Amino acid sequence: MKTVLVTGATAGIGEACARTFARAGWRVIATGRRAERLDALVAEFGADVIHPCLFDVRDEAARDIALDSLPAEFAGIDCLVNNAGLALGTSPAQASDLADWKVMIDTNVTALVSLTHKLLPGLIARKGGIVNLSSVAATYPYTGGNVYGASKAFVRQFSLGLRSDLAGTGVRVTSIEPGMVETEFTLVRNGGDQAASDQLYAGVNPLTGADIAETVLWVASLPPHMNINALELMPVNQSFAGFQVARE
Ligand code: NDP
Ligand code: 8X3
Repeated sequence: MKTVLVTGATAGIGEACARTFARAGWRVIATGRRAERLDALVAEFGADVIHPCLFDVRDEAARDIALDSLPAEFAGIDCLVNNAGLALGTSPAQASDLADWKVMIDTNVTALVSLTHKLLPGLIARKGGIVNLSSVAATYPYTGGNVYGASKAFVRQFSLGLRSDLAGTGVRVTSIEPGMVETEFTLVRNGGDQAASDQLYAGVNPLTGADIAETVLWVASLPPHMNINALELMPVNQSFAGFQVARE
């Protein structure tokens, strides 16, 4: 039985990953800040399948207390899914809140790097895998995407860099780059504005957390000689548009 650690397992893509991996017979270390949602996963699958870890990914001390005291059955981590992340705001850079930018960098970049660094020795010992949640925003800039897109470009490039460094170790690394997935993402981005979230996804038939979770499970379950380096996914109804031009 393999063990996966999923950060941000209390909502959206991470919650779907926890369920999908659990159903596929994996042990799941599920992390997040909302205890009741982690408890619900334990109630659904049992404490022998889901181990809840309540911490803010930016709080390294709290994270270390949780991860350094894992039950023996969960202590050997075969796959790390770096999913916890967020966007805050849609304002152009010149109207953005610096505090929001710092939260995105601290969560999407610094915490992801720190957890990866902590787990790398164990992942190398077990020839495990790392699946990082980047975004189409890593590749395609859009107005108001500024620091969020930059943080996801970091995640993509960090993933590819890890592939280089881990050559010969057997460790697999993948950057997953979704477009619109209907989760709590837009609710968080817009300060809890449910109407704004509903409006964004209306009529799009967006990707679901389960769509991405099935992809992450597929990546993690491939024969050990196969590595998906990066994978971009969009709903059919999302695609590309031209450059904007400002006229004087
Ligand atoms: P959700 O808002 O639905 O879920 C985000 C998850 O991240 C929650 O479980 C939340 O848990 C956790 N999280 C956020 N901040 C922290 C923190 N400081 N400490 C611990 N956990 C945290 O969003 P998604 O599921 O959509 O997003 C998951 C990932 O996918 C993100 O990295 C996002 O950038 C990426 N992504 C999303 C896309 C989309 O369209 N939805 C598209 C491309 C990429 P809690 O609040 O309980 O701590
Ligand atoms: C989230 C996808 O297109 O809203 O990463 O930036 S998008």
